[in-house]
Amino acid sequence: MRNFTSALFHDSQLGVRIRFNCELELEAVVHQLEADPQRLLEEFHRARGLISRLFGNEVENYKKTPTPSHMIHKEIPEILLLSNLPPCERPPPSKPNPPLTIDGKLPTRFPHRRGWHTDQSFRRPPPDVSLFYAVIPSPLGQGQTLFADGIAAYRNLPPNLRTKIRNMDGLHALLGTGRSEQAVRAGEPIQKLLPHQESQRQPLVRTHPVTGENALYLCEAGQMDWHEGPIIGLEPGVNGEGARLVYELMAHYTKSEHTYVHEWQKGDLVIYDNRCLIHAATWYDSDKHTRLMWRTTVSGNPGTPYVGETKSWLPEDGTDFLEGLGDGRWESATKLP
Ligand SMILES: O=C(O)CCC(=O)C(=O)O
Ligand SMILES: [Fe+2]
Repeated sequence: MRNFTSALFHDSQLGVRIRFNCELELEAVVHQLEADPQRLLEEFHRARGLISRLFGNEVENYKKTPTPSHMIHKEIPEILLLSNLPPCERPPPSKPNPPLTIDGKLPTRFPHRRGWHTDQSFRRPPPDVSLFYAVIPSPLGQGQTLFADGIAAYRNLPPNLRTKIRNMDGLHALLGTGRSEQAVRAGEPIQKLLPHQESQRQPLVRTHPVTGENALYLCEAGQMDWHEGPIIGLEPGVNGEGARLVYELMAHYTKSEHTYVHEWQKGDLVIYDNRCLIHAATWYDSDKHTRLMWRTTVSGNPGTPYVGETKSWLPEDGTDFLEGLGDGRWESATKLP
């Protein structure tokens, strides 16, 4: 019984070793755990933050990146809070219209379902992997996360479309910079951006740096720049040729054969690779239910197009990341007609 605790929490990056101030007899350990259960929980949660390190050499510390402080875990700055609970108080995405498909199913396909994105695509280099953990899930049937497979979607494109987009770039925008489809459609004035807030180009087809597979890489709504883009070299604007291509690609990307619906249960951890998929949140009844999710984001292996680049999204001179931007940028992604 001497190693009771390390058997429970292997001393590796997957877990944590907890030391007890007593002779390591099982009864004494159990007694200590019962006397101080909070400590065990805290250590366990800390270990969850550490798991992220397995998936890349840089786990984002949200205190050092453009993230509103009310969305950052108080003790563990690598954890982003997504919740309707304070201090985060993030509203869920709106219900699709109509709320169900004709055959009574959850709508998943664009443009019926909106909000499809890959995380932080306004950054060059963009991140690799996100880890998403359900602390308090909303009830089954609500607050799902939808995923679409970019590798299958690319493979299943009609060959002429695959050839057409092979060397094209999309223009990705930071939320809240007035470049979203919604803002441009509404004719909102185009704000002047600081260099680190500017939209960034990303290949429409990304080659995975580990597997060598090609995947579609684009977003919609708030994460593309619908003023100068969304596709470099094509007619810009919400009614331009670039917009038509995004609509066509997104409708294809999110076909049911490419998508997976994750119904969350407490304690689920979903690890997703932003380099080769997109995802979207669904509505839940936030008046009746609480939902608390934790996210970590890992980067470090974006692939050859980004070799040698410095981080586009960090101001060089210590300027406030969010200067000049409204606070609503995290909420605006899925608010579309
Ligand atoms: O809330 C969700 O289901 C998805 C949230 C999301 O897109 C993210 O954290 O990147
Ligand atoms: Fe996301």
